[in-house]
Parts: sequence; C-alpha cells; structure tokens
Amino acid sequence: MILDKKVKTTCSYCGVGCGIVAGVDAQNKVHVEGDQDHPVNQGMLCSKGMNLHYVVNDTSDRILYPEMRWSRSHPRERVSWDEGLDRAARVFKSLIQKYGPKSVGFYISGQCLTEEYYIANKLAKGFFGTNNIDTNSRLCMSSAVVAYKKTFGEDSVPISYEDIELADTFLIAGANPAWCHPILFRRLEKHKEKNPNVKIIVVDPRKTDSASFADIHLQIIPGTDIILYNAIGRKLIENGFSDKEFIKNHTENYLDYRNQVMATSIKDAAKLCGISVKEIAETAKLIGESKGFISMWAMGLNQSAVGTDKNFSLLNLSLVTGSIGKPGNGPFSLTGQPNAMGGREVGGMANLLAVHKDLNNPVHRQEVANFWGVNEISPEPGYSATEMFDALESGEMKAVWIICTNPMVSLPNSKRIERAMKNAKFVVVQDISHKADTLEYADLVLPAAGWLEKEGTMTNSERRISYLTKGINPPGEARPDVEILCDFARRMGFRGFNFNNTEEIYEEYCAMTKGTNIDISFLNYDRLKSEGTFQWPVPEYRHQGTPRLFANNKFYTPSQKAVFNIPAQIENTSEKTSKEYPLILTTGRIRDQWHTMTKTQKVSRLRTHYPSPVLEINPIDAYIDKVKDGDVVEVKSKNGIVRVKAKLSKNIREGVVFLPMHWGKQLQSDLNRANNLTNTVVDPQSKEPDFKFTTVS
Ligand SMILES: Nc1nc2c(c(=O)[nH]1)N[C@H]1C(S)=C(S)[C@@H](COP(=O)(O)OP(=O)(O)OC[C@H]3O[C@@H](n4cnc5c(=O)[nH]c(N)nc54)[C@H](O)[C@@H]3O)O[C@H]1N2
Ligand SMILES: Nc1nc2c(c(=O)[nH]1)N[C@H]1C(S)=C(S)[C@@H](COP(=O)(O)OP(=O)(O)OC[C@H]3O[C@@H](n4cnc5c(=O)[nH]c(N)nc54)[C@H](O)[C@@H]3O)O[C@H]1N2
Ligand code: SF4
Ligand SMILES: [Mo]
Repeated sequence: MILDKKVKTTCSYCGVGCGIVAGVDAQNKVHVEGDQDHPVNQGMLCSKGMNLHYVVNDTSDRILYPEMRWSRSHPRERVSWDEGLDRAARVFKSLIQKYGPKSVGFYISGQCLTEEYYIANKLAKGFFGTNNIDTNSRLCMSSAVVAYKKTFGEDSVPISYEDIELADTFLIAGANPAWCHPILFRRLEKHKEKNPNVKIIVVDPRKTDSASFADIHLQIIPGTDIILYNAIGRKLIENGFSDKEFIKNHTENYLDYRNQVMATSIKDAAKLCGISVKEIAETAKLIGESKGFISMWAMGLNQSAVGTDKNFSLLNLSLVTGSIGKPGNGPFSLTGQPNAMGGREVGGMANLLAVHKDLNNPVHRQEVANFWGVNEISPEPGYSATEMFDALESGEMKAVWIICTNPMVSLPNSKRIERAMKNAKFVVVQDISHKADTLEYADLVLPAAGWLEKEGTMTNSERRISYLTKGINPPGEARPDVEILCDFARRMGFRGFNFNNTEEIYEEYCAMTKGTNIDISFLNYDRLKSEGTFQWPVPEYRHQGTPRLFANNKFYTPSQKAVFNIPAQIENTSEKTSKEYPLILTTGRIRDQWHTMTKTQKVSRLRTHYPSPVLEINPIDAYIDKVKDGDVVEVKSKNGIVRVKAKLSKNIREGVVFLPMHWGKQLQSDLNRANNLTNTVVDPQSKEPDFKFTTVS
C-alpha cells in the first residue's frame, strides 16, 4: 500500500493508552500499527487496537446527518445542522426558564476527549447553572475516585507503568487485565518471564486468563473482598511486616484500622471468603517479604454496593506496608476507558469541579466561576448517572443530552432505563453509529466525528497525556463533538464558547490548572506533538512530566498524611441470595468486544472468540438445574430475564454465574442484555452500581 501520510495517535479503546501510527492512503483508507517509540506499548497492540482500521474504514453504520422528529408519533427525518441545533437551543432555553436548570442535564463518557469533556462541563456547570452532568465513569471508576481522594487527599494515581518492571509482588484484585488491559498485562508477563521471583496473586471468583497465569488464585465468594484484604492486613501486622516508621510519621487513623482487622480471626475470614487459611497466610507472606508491592484493581472492586470500602481495604495494604512513593510500589487503579482520567481532571462528574477543585468548597466554586466569567457555580451536586435516569422517569428532569455512551445497554436495570427514556420530554443523542440502541429514543440525533476524524487529548491510567491527531475527514455531515457543543452554546446565547479551534480550548483548560496539583500550564499542543506524551503534573517550563507522586511522603490531605479509611462494615450489603434467586450473577467483559459493540462488532475477526453471548455456569449448579452444555437457559432476576446458551465451566465458582455485558439488541432481540437483570443498587459513597452482584435463578 502506498501511504499518503502517517500520523501518530492513541488507541481509542482502553485506559492503557497505546500509541498507534495510522497510515492513510490516497483513497483515504486507514491502516494501523503499534507505535514503536511510544513508552506505553513499544509497538505492541492487542486484538482490539490492531483492528481499529476496520472500524474506521467501514462507514456503513455511521450517522451521516442530523435527524429529528417533531413529535413522538412521527419517525425521525433528516434535518440541517441549523434546524437541529436551533430547535435544541429553543427547547433547552424554554425548559430552563419554565422548570429551572435542574430540569436538564448531560450524560457523557470517559471516551470523550478532554476538550469535549471540559466544554460540556463549562456549559452545564458554568452556563446552564446546574451540576447535572455525569458520565459513564460513574459506572466504572467512581469508587476508586472516592477512595483515592479520601486516602491521599486527591484523585491521584501515584505510580506509572514503569513501576511494573521494578516490582516483585502484584496483587490483582477484581480485574482481568489479560483480557481488559492486554498490553499492560503483556508487560507483566514479560517481567515475570525474565524474573521468576516475581509473584502474582489474583483475586477473582472466576479463574480468568489472568488468574491462570498467577502464582496464587484466591477464588473468593463475590463481595467478600473487604474481609480478605483486612485478613491479609492482620497477618501483615501480626508477622511484623508493617512499616512502623511510615505508619507513625505519614499516616492517620492506624489504630482504628488495627482494631477493625484484629476483630475477625483469619479462620473466620477464610470461611467467609470461601478460601483457605493457608492461602491468606501465603499471600500475606509474599506481600510482607516483597521489595516492590503493587496492587492493581478494576471493576470487581469498584462495581459493588461496598465498592468504595473494598477500595479502602485494598489501599490500606499499601499504607500498612509503607509501599507507596517508592519505585516499584503503589496502589494502581486500572482505568477502564481511554480518557476516564482526563474526564476526572476536568471535573467530569456531578459532584466534582474542574482541576480537582471541590464542589463543596465555596472558595473553589468562586474560583471556577471567576475563571469562566460567570456569577456563581451552584453548590448543589447534580444527579449521578442512575439518579439522572430516575429523575427522567419521575419527570423531575425533562431533557437529557447523551454523548459517546449507550445507556440503553450499559446502565443497570434496562427496563427502567427504557421507561425513563420514554418519559423524557427531549432526548438528544450525539453518537457515531446507527447501531447504538439508545438512538431508538432520541428526538434529535447528532452525527459525531469519531476516532482519527478529530483532534484532542486524552489521559491514560498512568496520568499520561497524549495528543490525538486528525488523520481523515469525518463521513457525511458529522462534526467533532466539541464543535457541536460550542455551536449549541453560542445558539443558547452564552459567551465563552467562541474558540477558533480545539487548541484554544486546550490552552484555556491548561491555564485553569495553574497552581493546582494537576498543573499542566506548561503543556500545549506544540509540545505534545513534538515531544510526545507527558505525565501530569507538568508545572514548570521545560518540565518533563511526573512519573511518580508522593516520593516525599507528603500527601494532599490537610495533615499531609495518608489516611487509613475504615470500611463501614466488612460484609457485602448487596441483595442476599434466596430460594427464589439462589445464584449470584456477575457481569463483565470478554477479550475481543468493546462495551456495547458498536465498534468491535463490525470486525469479523473479533467476532470469532465469542460469536454469541453465553452464561458461564459451574457444572455442579448446572447439574442441579438439569442444564447441559449448549442448552438455552433462561436467567431470571426480579427485574427481567435473559435467554442465552449455557457454557459449563469449572473456572467459575459454584453458586456464581457470569454473563458478558456487551450484547444489547444486536441479535434482534433484547434477551441477551445482561442489564435486563441487574439492580439499581449503588454504593452509598460513590453511587457506582452493583454490576457484579445480582441474585438470579
Ligand atoms: N476487551 C475489553 N477490554 C476492556 C473493556 C471492554 O469492554 N472489552 N472495557 C474497558 C473498561 S471501560 C473497563 S471498566 C475495564 C474493566 O476491566 P475489568 O474490571 O478487568 O473487567 P470485568 O470483566 O468487568 O471484571 C473483572 C473481574 O471482576 C471479577 N469479579 C466479580 N465480582 C467480584 C468480586 O466480588 N470480587 C473480586 N475480587 N472480583 C470480582 C469478575 O469475575 C471479572 O473477572 O476494561 C476495559 N477494557
Ligand atoms: N452489566 C454491566 N454493565 C456495565 C458494566 C459491567 O461490567 N456490567 N460496565 C460499565 C462500565 S465500566 C462502562 S465504562 C460502561 C460502558 O458503556 P457505554 O459507554 O454505554 O459503552 P460504549 O459502547 O463504549 O458506548 C460508547 C458510545 O459512543 C459512541 N461513540 C464512539 N466514538 C464516539 C465519538 O467520538 N463521539 C461520539 N459522540 N460518540 C462516539 C459509540 O458508537 C457508542 O454508542 O458500561 C457499564 N455497564
Ligand atoms: S491494550 Fe488497550 S490501548 Fe492498548 S491496543 Fe489494546 S485496547 Fe488499545
Ligand atoms: Mo469502564
């Protein structure tokens, strides 16, 4: 293939943030390869990343022009951008006037670029006057955000991927990085192959590919993590592995922690978790004797009724052993989406403010208001993701603008989401694909430009900011998300959205970070393009970025000490199994599909690994229910049903069944949708849904 040009960019899928070189030929056809010079992946790409060109080149599903329906009884028809955005502005203005700013809101995504996120926040919080802007990061990272904030004072990931090669003990908790963060896991595999002393412990009710690679697999009963990490903490203290100097000088609240972990015997803990005393002792020994201890976690911890407390109990293991601030040590939350981190930086959720400022702090609110040139920021937290759809269902909220997320498939309890969508007065969906199920409920559909069709920045799991290049033009009339938002804002009559280009938006955001702990005021597109990626903060001229935080043991809390947070209770508070619903359903990901499949489903070679959804079930449970491998089974919860084939597997714990989260109505039926079954139970601190624990039959 003769290449017209090659551009450097970043993968649009997971939070690992691999560098990609995209080539575009004379016919505007794209092909991709791993960027050899990129510090994250050094040329490697996983199955999803290496097939991204198919997604871009196949435009058959793309939304090509705005579509609108004038009333619910009419089908949507093609309209011009002027007609669409003018109507949106009229409707939003009149709703805000009639019912107040709380009657409208945005539901956006950790896949939005930082500039898009920033503008949507400025628009809602600064100019609509409502904090009703939340994102699918609520379904994903919000438990980790709360835990980091309460432990270190800010939502700051302390370490870097380069710490992997410096560590010898890894506790992977509630995550399956072999499938979900593959290039990161590849680095870990390589490190272990070269250094046989490296030990990996995986905590998961399923024997995943990650667990199969581990030295110890703690196959716990779902929801019992806090008991497990507390028991490990107790063992560490009893066996003299705690770092007394670090605890005394650099932490708060240790005695409360000690009291809680000592209250449960190791024997009781083992029983409650469904594992052996020996496994707990061996794990504690590995962690205690290690020179570099890294914990990694994802949705098995975050998506829980006790998600924040699970996070606390895991973070406490880094504090009790003083494993932080030193090379090869630290608690490492694995970010799911490519820019969930960037979203958190610009204050992307209903209870956050830009640049890590605090919505509860009147001084911070005024600083943000002054920066944007508005009178005030509302002190009232906005609706979280699930609350927003509750409010649409009850009629308290009238309009929602959905960008880059597909809630009809991804929010819990889908039937309820359907009701909320139907009841909403006005729904705007800004997406790239006609395959997104949420479109069914849209009054106005706006076609967005996708990956490689627009420029902007993202931040990966290790705080690394990269610039994404525009390589090709979007199809039809599709426009970059940020351009759509600024155009709409101007039609609303708001000042502050007259940017000439995306770069100016980034400059405004960078200026806003000045003097904060996420200062990137010395960063700009030129530096990102010429020097490559940077890990924040980048607070001085010529600064090269910050791979590791807290090297001086000074944290961002008022006392500058890290805080042992004590879980409110050690047991899970999810709905208990019963005679009617005796099994625990957990949901999650498969290797080759991305979320609601609008992108990966288009690629035939990504469909071969799991051609259709299956229910993983242990042979003993299958025997009791008289289910054979390949039988179609009906899975029932109090919210709905799913009908899929059963796959008998000893890799899943007895009493637990697993469904992939990906399928909506792709197969022309909604009976494959895992979220028909899940509950709207959320963690009280983070408001993150309990996706990993639903009782079913
Ligand atoms: N292939 C692929 N990769 C992805 C994504 C994708 O859609 N597809 N999505 C990205 C995103 S946004 C995210 S958030 C990440 C998610 O990445 P992960 O969190 O690694 O993925 P999941 O499959 O959701 O869940 C991880 C594991 O949690 C386990 N688990 C369930 N309950 C419990 C429990 O009570 N305790 C413990 N310890 N474990 C439990 C499940 O068995 C499952 O194996 O993946 C990212 N990467
Ligand atoms: N049962 C269960 N449910 C879950 C989970 C689980 O583990 N179990 N995990 C949760 C988690 S962690 C997450 S992150 C969510 C993910 O859930 P979603 O965010 O709903 O999933 P996606 O399929 O990534 O949705 C992205 C949408 O944006 C569109 N899109 C892609 N690129 C662009 C763009 O550049 N601009 C615009 N405007 N649109 C674009 C895509 O076509 C797609 O419709 O699911 C959550 N739901
Ligand atoms: S590991 Fe993540 S960022 Fe890297 S290629 Fe795969 S999906 Fe893309
Ligand atoms: Mo996620």
